[in-house]
Amino acid sequence: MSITTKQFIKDFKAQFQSMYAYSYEEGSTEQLYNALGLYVKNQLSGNWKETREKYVKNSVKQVFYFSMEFLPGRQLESNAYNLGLLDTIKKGLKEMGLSFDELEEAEADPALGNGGLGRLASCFMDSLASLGIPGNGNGIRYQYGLFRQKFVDGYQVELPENWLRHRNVWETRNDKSTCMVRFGGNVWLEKNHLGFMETKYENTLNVLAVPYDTPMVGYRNDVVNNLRLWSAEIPVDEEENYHTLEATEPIKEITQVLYPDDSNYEGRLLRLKQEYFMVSAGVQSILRHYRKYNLPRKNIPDKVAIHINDTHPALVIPEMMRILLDEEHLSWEQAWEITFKTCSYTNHTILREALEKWPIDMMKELLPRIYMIIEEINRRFVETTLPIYGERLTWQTAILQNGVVNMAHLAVIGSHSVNGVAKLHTEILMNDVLKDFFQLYPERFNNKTNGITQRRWVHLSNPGLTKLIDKKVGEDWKKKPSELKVFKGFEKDKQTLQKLAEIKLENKQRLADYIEEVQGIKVDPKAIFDVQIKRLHAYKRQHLNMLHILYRYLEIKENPSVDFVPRVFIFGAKAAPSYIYAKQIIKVINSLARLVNNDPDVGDKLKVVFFENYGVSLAEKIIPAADISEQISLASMEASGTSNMKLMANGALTLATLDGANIEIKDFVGEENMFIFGLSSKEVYELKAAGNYNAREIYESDDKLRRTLDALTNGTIPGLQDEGYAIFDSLVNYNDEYFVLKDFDSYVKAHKKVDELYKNEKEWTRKSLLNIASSAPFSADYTIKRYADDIWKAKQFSKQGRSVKPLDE
Ligand code: CR1
Repeated sequence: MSITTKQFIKDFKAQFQSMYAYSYEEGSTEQLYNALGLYVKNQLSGNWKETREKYVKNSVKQVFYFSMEFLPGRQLESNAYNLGLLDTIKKGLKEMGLSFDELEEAEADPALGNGGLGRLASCFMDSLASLGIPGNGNGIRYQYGLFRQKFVDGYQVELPENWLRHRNVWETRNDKSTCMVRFGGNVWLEKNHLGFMETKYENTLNVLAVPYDTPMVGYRNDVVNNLRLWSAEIPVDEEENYHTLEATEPIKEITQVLYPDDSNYEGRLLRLKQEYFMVSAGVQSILRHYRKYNLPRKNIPDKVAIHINDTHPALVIPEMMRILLDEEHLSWEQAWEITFKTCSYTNHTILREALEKWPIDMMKELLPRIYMIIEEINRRFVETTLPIYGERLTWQTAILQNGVVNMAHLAVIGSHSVNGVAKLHTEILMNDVLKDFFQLYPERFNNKTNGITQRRWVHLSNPGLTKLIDKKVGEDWKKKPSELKVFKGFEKDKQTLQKLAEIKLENKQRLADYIEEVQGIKVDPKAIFDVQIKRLHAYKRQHLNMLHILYRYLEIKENPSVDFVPRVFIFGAKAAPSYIYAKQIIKVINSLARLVNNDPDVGDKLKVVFFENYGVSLAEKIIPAADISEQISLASMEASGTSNMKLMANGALTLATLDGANIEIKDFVGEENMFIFGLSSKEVYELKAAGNYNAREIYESDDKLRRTLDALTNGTIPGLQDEGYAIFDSLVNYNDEYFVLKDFDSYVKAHKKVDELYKNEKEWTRKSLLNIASSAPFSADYTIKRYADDIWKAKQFSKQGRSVKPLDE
């Protein structure tokens, strides 16, 4: 899209005036941001409309990505960039005496997700549009996003995230496309006068689902896909029944707030309501849209792919069956064939506590018709599986087990494809978590290693690096990430290495300024910036990181004159509000930070920064400044990780266990260009199987480790209540579930290697360059191309009606 600066200034002024009826000079930052956002939205609305129309006109296959979470981040810059308007806008604003960066900060960052799973969904939206694949998101428009995290005296406190308090310029309320979703009541089947079985309902709770559409803008290709988020409202013709506030509660609560638990299942009724609400509205709207194609229903799988992002939307399967059976009057066999061919499922975690299992009684009462259908799916599954595979396998894979509905089983049985999110993770699914299903349906299983969008995570968040790459390898890598490998050719080029080091230092200086501004901590930009940013969870082992910091601190205290390579440890992490242990770890890290940062013996040798309220916008500031990427989960536990990919793409060296996608990082960049430590996943399995792990023995036999652990409880860290004891206890007395002590020694050694290498700036920067140049395979564009080819059978479709050349690798 090309627009002159002059034209932009004129249109922007007009936009502002039409909204606020005074001159932009008098506008507040927020008003100016609103006007700019709407200006950009106006620019893309033509393509949005045309993309939609072309898809229908050409009867293309469309993908619908169902996810309870999306974490899009701020959209102004990314949209303007993808449209090709960013430079003009920045220039125009400057001429008007305004700063783009300042206006951008006024945009709310919609925290409609917990972490990796939601952010992945948004990276996928960006890649779908950028590849010109007809793909839409389907989710919930939570009124309150993930809580805002504050630290009070080092403790996490949760505040409501009222992101819609400000106007959301990107969304369009689409009253034309509302649906009705029914809960509870009584259901029965009755023969009607034509002899058809008809489903009858009484006393149901009827909820109006109102879609809010948000444009998903492709990179310089005129494609704009759709993200549809549903909001629950009282049906207009039932308003008279809702005259008290209490009466409206059961409806309003459905889309009020995102569940703040990452990788943990909470069997609450409201969550089940949310899941069904999103699923039912989504499926209804898809099938309504399909009618525009004027094709027989049996062709649905040729034109529609529905993706189930973790088990949360797995009710898609019975809901689709319900509509095809009850409303379209297909036979069971016809309906099942269509449903099965349409749906595919991604598993994102092996944590047992995250696998959803709904009590049958709850499901029966809230979703009586859906439960009847699940029962029938289960009955038919058992009927066909039992004679071939026998009792054991059949009962282990059944959907209904011991009073619960096993959602992963429902998802696998009702989907033609099941995938994990990194090589190791998919292997673990096949050999452990879903091994019985792998025996039944080996052909369904496949791996799709996660990816990230370089547009947001490199081009926009790291303009210095982007410019350098442009200069060295040309701009092709922006459309064709594989071109990045050309950058490897500069690993020995002195001038490039020097420039790369300068860019990193500038990014670090910027982050250092920000740290001082928001945390009041002065850090040396020349120190190693060592970053661990992700949800707080015992398996991710932030406490291993903490123990190593404590260990270093004690070393410095013991010998203050020793020559240490200065290090700044940076954390960003939210803990689920009910996850006490995770919150205790936060408190200990914060107290340790206060001790270390204020100890004159320590000075610049060691600093600890724990950012409040980690989220997408903060990640964009931290990642370009990172030297070390901490990916230290217990091997086998982290399905993939995606911060590892973002950090690598920005030149951080990975310090990691061989877990999740760290293994692919090693495959691409080579072991010698990262720091690997700890047990392998195989060793973890063996150690668990042997059952003879003895944490106390390690504690007692390793002097330095013992000293470190004792410092948790002996008053070394002021300000702790019983948090230090709690962690000590879990590690030493409760046998250290995540093998922190077992991996400690090898972790410390890996850190020593980091220090050694950092002393050699040239060598460090060379490795950093190789990491950047090897990060292309993690482009979500490739990941999405594989989903589209292997699972969805969806083709690239550009606005002009020609397909874009497939990406090579
Ligand atoms: C995994 O823990 C992965 C993301 C995205 C998370 C993380 O390793 O990168 O998914 N899983 O695939 C999750 O949130 C509910 O499960």
